[in-house]
Amino acid sequence: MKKLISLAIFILVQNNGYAINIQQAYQIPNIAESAEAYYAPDSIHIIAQVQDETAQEPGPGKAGGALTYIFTDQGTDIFRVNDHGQDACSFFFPDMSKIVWTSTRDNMDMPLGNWSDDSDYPQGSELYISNLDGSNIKRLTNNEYYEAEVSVSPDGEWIVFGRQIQGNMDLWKMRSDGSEEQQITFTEDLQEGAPFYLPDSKTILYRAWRNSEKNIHPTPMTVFTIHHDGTHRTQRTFDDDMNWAPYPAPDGKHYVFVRIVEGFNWEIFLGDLSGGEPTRLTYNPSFDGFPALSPDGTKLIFSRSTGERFMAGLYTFVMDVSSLNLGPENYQGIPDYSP
Ligand SMILES: [Ca+2]
Ligand SMILES: [Ca+2]
Repeated sequence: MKKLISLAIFILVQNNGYAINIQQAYQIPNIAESAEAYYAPDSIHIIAQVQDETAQEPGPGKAGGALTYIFTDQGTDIFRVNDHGQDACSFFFPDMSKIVWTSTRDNMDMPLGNWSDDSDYPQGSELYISNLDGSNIKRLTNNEYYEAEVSVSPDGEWIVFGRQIQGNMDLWKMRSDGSEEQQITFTEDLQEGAPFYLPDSKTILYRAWRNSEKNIHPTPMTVFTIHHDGTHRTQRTFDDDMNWAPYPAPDGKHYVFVRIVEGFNWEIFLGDLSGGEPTRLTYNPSFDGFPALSPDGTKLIFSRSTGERFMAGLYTFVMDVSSLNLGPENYQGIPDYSP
């Protein structure tokens, strides 16, 4: 009965002159506290970093203590991929035969660092590929640099990730066997991160902030796209807001991302690569962040704070966004910025 009632409730949002129906989000049951989560190609399974007592203890005030899990968006078929170290970002390959994930599992003797402090990122984090059941692990990186924020191109040919060298973040890519590693961005002030491929498997969506603006709170962030050969960098947002955590829609035109509204309230918005005012998707006084979309474009997945403090009690939530028409059937190429 409770479920029926929640499904019957809709929020009618009037925005940009058109009305959209947004179903209330539900928390995925049976899953411990979790931050970043991404859908599998089947738009049912999810890979996420989930808090686990077996993980290395991050220490007071630090982000960490998660391991990589796979489960369905109904909270069933729960499986832990890795059992030691600390894990961060992860992603499915498009044929669902493999996953890529981030872990400190082989560098547990190095300083733990802090996943949420760019001046103390875990230098022991490396990238790994494995089967979905955690078997056949292949280590892709082996160095003293922070590597994380990893995802896979829709054609399965490329892995894109963030690497920090001497305090400076840039985007890199490589083949799934670790070959043909190539640096994509070469910027000293801009700190790029959280890259995701658009449907053409060539254009990458990401956000960057400036070292010179780091002490401004909230730190201004800008959404860009770039071709993965490092050309055609295109700015997509032009304000001083914190345009954080952009994730592309399967239609190749829109993206979900995070902004801060009144009362330091972090909310999820829908942006358009071609410009225009974004559409607000969440109306919740606590933290909402780390948005991603299912490959069929019908479901939004995100982290919501259920605790009293900022970002306390983060759990993974799902929202039906099928009314937004973000699916791959709407793909017509990557638009230029033309407000
Ligand atoms: Ca490394
Ligand atoms: Ca919120």
